[in-house]
Amino acid sequence: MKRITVALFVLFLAVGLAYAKDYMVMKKAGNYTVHVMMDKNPPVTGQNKMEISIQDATGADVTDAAVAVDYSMPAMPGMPAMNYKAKAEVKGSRYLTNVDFSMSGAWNVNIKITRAGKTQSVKFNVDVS
Ligand SMILES: [Cu+2]
Repeated sequence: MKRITVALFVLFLAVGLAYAKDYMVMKKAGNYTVHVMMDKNPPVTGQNKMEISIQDATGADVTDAAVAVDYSMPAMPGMPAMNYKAKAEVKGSRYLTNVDFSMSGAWNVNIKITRAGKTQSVKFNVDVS
């Protein structure tokens, strides 16, 4: 009996830790490796903090890019398409911004990285709770 209780407790702890982890997406954009983190996992309706880090082909942090986040939800019954933009500001080796999801459901996120006149994109979907 005691052993089962301990096992359950350990399981709960493991599940709790898994859920407590930040939301993270890693993708390639041209020669860049891009990590995107959000402070809520799953992301929530309303404000979410987003952190973006970009590494070049040598693994060095890229801090001189212009980074913009477009996020949108396609039209659905009773709701026109929604499109928002956020500009990310560089702080240290990361780009920070807030994204404000106005409703729950599937959102498309497009991160645009412009450097030396060239733009690369990272696209992914987020399930907002
Ligand atoms: Cu909607």
